[in-house]
Amino acid sequence: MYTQALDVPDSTPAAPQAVPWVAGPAEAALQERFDLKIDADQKIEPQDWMPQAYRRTLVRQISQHAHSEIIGMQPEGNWISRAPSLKRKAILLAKVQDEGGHGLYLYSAAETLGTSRDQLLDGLHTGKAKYSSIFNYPTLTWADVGVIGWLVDGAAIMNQVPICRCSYGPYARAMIRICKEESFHQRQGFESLMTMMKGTEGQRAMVQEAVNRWWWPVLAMFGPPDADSPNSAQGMRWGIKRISNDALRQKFVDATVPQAAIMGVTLPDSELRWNEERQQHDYGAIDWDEFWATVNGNGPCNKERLATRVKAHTDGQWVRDAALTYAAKQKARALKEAA
Ligand code: BYC
Repeated sequence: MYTQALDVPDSTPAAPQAVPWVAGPAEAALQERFDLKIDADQKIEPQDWMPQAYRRTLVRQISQHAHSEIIGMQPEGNWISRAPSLKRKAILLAKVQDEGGHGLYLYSAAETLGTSRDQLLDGLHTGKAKYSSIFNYPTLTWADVGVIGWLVDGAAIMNQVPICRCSYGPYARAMIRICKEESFHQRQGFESLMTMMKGTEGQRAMVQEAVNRWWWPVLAMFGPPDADSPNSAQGMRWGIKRISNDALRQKFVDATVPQAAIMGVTLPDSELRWNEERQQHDYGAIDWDEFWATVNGNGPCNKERLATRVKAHTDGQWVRDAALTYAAKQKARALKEAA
């Protein structure tokens, strides 16, 4: 049983792997069947045999993705009580709730690979597991909320639409719904910023200042350059990753430049220009030292984000305990009635 239900104790051991590890000659045949499926672009399902490294890679990526979704609730959640109108508050509440839902689908997808929810959360809470660098930046003004929708969710969609075609069935299927919701998030961010750009001089300045702070971290969000991306080649071979980090980053820049022009904001890059020959935009150098410092726990808000998450988990213990007690009582009552 997967451990997403509230009435499953925290101490539930890792679910057994659907198909045990097989060593020796039988393994070669299984590996061959797996490779043929990948080559034929067929889906791998939880009950199918898969190489351990494929399983490990998926658990790593899907759990990091899930962690990003739930940590990503914090920078925006920070503004729910300060949203400028009832309409904006309702939209923001729904969006933050959606991110929590994305985390749940993704944890469930990771659990189909035989890793328990407890193990996944433990990796996050002890700082062993990664989550997206972008959520370690602060949300200083209301415009940041719009910019997260427009640029962060925009980058997320660019990265995540290809994952709808990932070779692992549960991950691919979870991504379909997530991408639909992310599209709404991106549109609401753009609309919120457009409204501010039609407002006062102060509102326009607030949007521009937020765009200046978020642009470069958003570009870094796609991951290191292809030449420095240790997981890319194997991820592509397995059909987990369909488009490389640099190619997605380029697509994002090309899609965003015209949107910025419509909005009337300047993207903070003096080297950003159309390259006629490449039929793509050139852009300036990303600060990879800042990216790695952030990924490795030393970004502006890493410690705060993790501490908030651990506190929420600890504070929620009574809810899990109450759910377990209630489930046990119901079970006992059902047994008594059946007797
Ligand atoms: N931040 O070899 P690479 C969202 C790590 S949720 C931190 O290229 P790979 C949203 C990478 O993990 C956004 N770490 O790796 C939510 C690897 O380290 P490990 C999250 C990063 O896996 C709420 C190392 O760098 N999206 O959008 O081939 C509200 C080398 O990288 C980052 C996903 O998780 C980063 N930015 O490619 C709003 C999508 N980039 O694990 C919005 C799913 C790289 O070897 N994930 N690293 O120790 C992916 O598509 C891929 O895992 C990545 C990295 C493109 C992120």
